[in-house]
Amino acid sequence: MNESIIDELSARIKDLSAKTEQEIEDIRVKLLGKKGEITALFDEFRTVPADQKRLFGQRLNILKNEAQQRINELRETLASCDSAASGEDLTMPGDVMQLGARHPISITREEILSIYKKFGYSVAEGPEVEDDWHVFGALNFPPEHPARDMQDTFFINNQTDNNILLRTHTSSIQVRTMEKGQLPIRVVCPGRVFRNEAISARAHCIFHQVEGLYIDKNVSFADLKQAVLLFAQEMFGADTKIRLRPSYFPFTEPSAEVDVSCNICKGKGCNICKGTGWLEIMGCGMVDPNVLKANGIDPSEYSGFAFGMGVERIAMLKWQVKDLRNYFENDVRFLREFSTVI
Ligand code: 2NL
Repeated sequence: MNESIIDELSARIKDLSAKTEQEIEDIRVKLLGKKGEITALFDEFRTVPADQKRLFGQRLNILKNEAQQRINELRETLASCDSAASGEDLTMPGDVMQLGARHPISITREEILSIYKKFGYSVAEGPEVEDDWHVFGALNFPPEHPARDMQDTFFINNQTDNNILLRTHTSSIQVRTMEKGQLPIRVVCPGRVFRNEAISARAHCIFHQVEGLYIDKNVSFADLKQAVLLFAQEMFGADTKIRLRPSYFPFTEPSAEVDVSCNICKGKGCNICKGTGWLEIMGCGMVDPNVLKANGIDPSEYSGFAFGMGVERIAMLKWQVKDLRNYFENDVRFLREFSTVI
């Protein structure tokens, strides 16, 4: 044995490189395996003269450690650069994460609610599956009203005495609020409603409403008009005008349909407002005394107003969505258009 063999092996160990696990394993076997070069030197050590044993013993141990350390280094390098070893370019920018967007219906619903919260209303929700009393009975619908017909309302089953149904408006939530007997009431009620209708660009059997109810002493139609005006200006801009057209609902008297001045053409007339300069946004009215009575409120002491709007319709006006079906199809090309809206 001579020192130059050890020096030469030590230099080779420092220069070792490997691209795969298998190459590292081959190196280990070649150096430290049963028939490896370093193992062979240890075997040869037995023949070294006694006066040189100390020197060669130390050198061989150092050499063995160097080999083991280099093999460990190669393993670590391979593990951390696995992708580099497989030819990937680590300087490439990462994949862009696809973020979702809020649905236009929920953006609109939240905007409507936040306006009314600012006005001091609280928000209430209620069940989608309701009984006849909360949807019709307590709201002054006569027994033969067409809305009570199977043609218009989804009943939970078809038995003749069945009175469990999917709510056709969120007024049922306001009925539940009145039932609690706490006055005054200032509440807005959002939710899904269900009507047995053929699906088209302008109608869907499921849609979203926000209804509101205000009951106190001395509430007048002038209060209703002012509340509607303030809402319209918050929602569609400070220069928005409103107009009220007489209408009919079983639960309000008098009743009105509310139009806002078209925010696209500023009232001049365009294809969105069909040349009229006005867009219908909600229905409203003074709560019918029969409704107050049915819910245990004395109409000689209290009066109130109520309103209801379709969230799909408000969102259509805000973003000029032409076809209601877009809201329900979940086509990402439609939904992504709202990713820049908060
Ligand atoms: C519309 C019209 C309206 C109401 C909803 C209501 C609720 C109670 C009492 C009286 Cl508890 N009225 N709600 C009143 C007038 C109109 O909605 O066109 N909705 C989309």
